Amino acid sequence: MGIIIDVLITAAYVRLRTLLSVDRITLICLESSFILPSPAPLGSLLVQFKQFHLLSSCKLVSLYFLFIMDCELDAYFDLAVKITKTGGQLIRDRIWKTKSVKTKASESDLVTETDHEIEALFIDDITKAYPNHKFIGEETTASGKEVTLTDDPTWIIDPVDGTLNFVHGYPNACISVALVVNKTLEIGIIYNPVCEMLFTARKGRGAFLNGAPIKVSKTKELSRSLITIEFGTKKSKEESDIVMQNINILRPLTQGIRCIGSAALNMAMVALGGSDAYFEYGIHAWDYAAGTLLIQEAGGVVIDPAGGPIDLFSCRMLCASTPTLAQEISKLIKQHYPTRDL
Ligand code: LIP
Repeated sequence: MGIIIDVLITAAYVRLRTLLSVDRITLICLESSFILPSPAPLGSLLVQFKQFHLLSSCKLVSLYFLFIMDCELDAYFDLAVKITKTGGQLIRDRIWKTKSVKTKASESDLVTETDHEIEALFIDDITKAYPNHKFIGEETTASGKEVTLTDDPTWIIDPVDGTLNFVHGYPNACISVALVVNKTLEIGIIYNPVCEMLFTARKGRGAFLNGAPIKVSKTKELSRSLITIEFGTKKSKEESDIVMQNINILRPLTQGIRCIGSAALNMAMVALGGSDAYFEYGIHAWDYAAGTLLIQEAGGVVIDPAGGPIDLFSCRMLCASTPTLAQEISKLIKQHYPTRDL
């Protein structure tokens, strides 16, 4: 009986969601005045939802929280897109100008003042609006901040993905930002401002390029696929050998292999149907969190390269247009297990 009520409530919710765009605020006010004495503060409700949903015997209260969550996520998304565009302007203005460049873990692992500036932009503006939100940023992590993930809304940010490209003026550089709430990916944004390509995804609402829906390709056969691979920023013999061995394994079996120098853009290409698969070892959550949601929402698959479920902190990722292709590649490639981030 409980399940039937849940199904009915969910169906009603999905139906009502279409009304939300017409008069969302009125519906929420109505809900809140019937169920709660006064509309609760929006910011705190999202993190409390899980608890309320489990405890509450009144499904209407759950429904109320779903409405609120939706509105909250809309506001987070709008703010993130706004900051992404502001940051994108910096990349566009500076890509062919001289930069101040520092190295991190290797001669290929670079950071510029633009990486720092854009990451600070996200952290400052989001904190001002939502003080309880947390961050996992590439550059703050590189400066020693520990990676931790709680149930709180957490933004996973790569301020410039493809920094080496950006430094050289090779226009495959982007901002990649994702939002995780209750350890679930809710928002994914990848923006290449030089090519003016803004990829966006919201959980359950599809994937888009500059506002138009996108879908992965239907490719199932390796022999018909275009695959991307990255060399990564680590240059140890072991890591270099794995990359070369996997290129040698896949090259004869596919139509072609590309390397574009940005993990997030590789994933955006799979979501767009421009390529069919991509995998990499040694990447981090900020490289693949946004791309994971984008591909899932575009109908594709993102898994651990050994075939299991994706883990945002294992530093390993394989994505493909179809499960068949993903599993075939997974069985063929040499595996490598870098140190986890968490
Ligand atoms: C880099 C990626 C690159 C990948 C590296 C690294 P960064 O990110 O974009 O494609 O191979 O592993 O993650 O350092 O430019 O943000």
